[in-house]
Amino acid sequence: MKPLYVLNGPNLNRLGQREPHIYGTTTLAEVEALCRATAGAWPVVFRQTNSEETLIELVHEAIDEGAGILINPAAFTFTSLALLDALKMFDGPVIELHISNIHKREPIYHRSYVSMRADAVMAGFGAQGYAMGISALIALVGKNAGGVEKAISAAKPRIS
Ligand code: CA2
Repeated sequence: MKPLYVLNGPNLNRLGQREPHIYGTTTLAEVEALCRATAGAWPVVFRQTNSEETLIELVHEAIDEGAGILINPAAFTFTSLALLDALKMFDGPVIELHISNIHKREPIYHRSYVSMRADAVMAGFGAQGYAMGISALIALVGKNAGGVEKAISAAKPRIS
């Protein structure tokens, strides 16, 4: 089974320590545990970096080895065409996630480059959003593999 990549951008290593009114009190280590618990037997590669270069290299690693990407690009969301270009090379599902509702904030937080590639965008669910994001990513990976369609067509004779 190919792993799910959960990638976190700059400053998120400080999660739970600053601005709790915006980002809550859950630490990144707790977010990682939440992701692994939600994924169950599905392997998860969970990473955080403050470097744009490293984040792009992690996307490259996911291109070669990953089934799907859940990414909180933090400030690189709004600045990095290089990250967008890397994500465009990934064939599987990509979910963009933000802990806070970026659209409720100042206009500089409204234009996401990553959204131009993301299959889905989540914002404002707090740390719990990561659990929701993992469940959604597993559903999208299954859909790509024909899993959901197969399940629906198998269930049809019983539905009608
Ligand atoms: O809400 C999110 O998840 C963000 O992606 C977090 C980013 C911010 O630039 C985005 O606009 C929204 C990073 C916030 C700064 O990092 C902190 C981490 C912990 C505590 C305070 C700030």
